[in-house]
Formats: sequence, structure tokens, C-alpha cells
Amino acid sequence: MLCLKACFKNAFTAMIAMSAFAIVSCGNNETKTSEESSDTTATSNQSGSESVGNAEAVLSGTQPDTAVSGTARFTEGNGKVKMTLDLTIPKKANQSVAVHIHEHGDCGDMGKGAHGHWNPTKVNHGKWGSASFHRGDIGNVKLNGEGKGTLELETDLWSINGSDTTKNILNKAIIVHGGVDDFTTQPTGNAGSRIGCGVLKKG
Ligand SMILES: [Cu+2]
Ligand SMILES: [Zn+2]
Repeated sequence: MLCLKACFKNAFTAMIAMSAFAIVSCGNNETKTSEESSDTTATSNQSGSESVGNAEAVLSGTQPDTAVSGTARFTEGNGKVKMTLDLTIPKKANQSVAVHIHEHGDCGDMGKGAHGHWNPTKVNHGKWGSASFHRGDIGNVKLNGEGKGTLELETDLWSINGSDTTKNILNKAIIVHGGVDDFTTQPTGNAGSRIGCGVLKKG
């Protein structure tokens, strides 16, 4: 029990190396430790030396008249999270659509369950990388003639299940809008209705 307790505490406080050490030092108690601390970094990917975790949101449509599919995949390593977003929205071929991380991992009520943009640092909405932008302000994705589009983004402003709640992207929602983000209108970017959604889960 002492060992379990120590592991549990370490999971909250120690860096990745410390967590790994704690798990190793617990020997055959590893399984129980993982269960007890399933919402901490202790359960993050223990196999790779660089990657400490993955997350994914599978996107689907929220409106009956607009087919939306896609994935947002996140990998963490070297203090950064890299996102690869793949979208398919045939109805929006040759257009751009806005994509944000919204604060609640709930796609119910046609995406409204996700509430507003994820904005843990309480700043103004804007274009990613500009003077002021929400942590969830991914931006606009250009779709080709088949309605397919891809966006990659790498940042140290996100983490996967890290203890810093201003960075942890898990249990939030990716929302796809029917229009484009103007990067100016507060606090939404005036991006139009919510046509796609997916909850960010550990992958
Ligand atoms: Cu949005
Ligand atoms: Zn925003």
C-alpha cells in the first residue's frame, strides 16, 4: 500500500522520468497503480522514449444535411504536441471552414454541448500565432474540390493529459464550423453554425 500511495503521489507531482521510475520501482503493483491513477500522467504511453502520449478526436456531422468526417490526431514529444487534422466535407468543396477546440468534451445538442472556445488563459479570440488567440483557435482549413483538407500544427501550448490545465487538450471537443473564422469577432470569430464535432480522447 505504501508503494501504491507513493506512485499515486508521484504521478501528480513528478516529471515524466520520475513517473516512469515510480512505476518501475513498484514492480508487480503496476497494474493496480494504473487503475487508481487513470486520470493522471502515470498511465501515459510508457513504451516510446520520445513520445509521451497520443490523443485523437474522431469527427462526425452534427447536422442531418451535411456529411462531415475526419480525424484530429495528436502526438506529444519533446515538450510539444503535433496535430494532424484530416477533414472531409463534400458539401464544402473548394471552401474553407473554421476549426476550434471548444471547452467541453460534449458533442450533444448539435455541437452546442461543447460550449465556447477553449480559452483557459482568458484572452481575446484571434488567429493562431497572433498577439492574442485562444488555446483552441486552430483556424481555417481549406478544402479541395472533393471537400478534403488537411492541417498540421505543432505547439508547446498544448499537452496531452499534463497537469497544467491551461495546456491539457483531453476531454475537450473539436468543432468544425460551416463558415470561416474572421479572427476578429469576439469571442467566436463569427464562424457560423457547428457542422462537425469530435471529443478529444486519449488515443
Ligand atoms: Cu468553434
Ligand atoms: Zn477562439
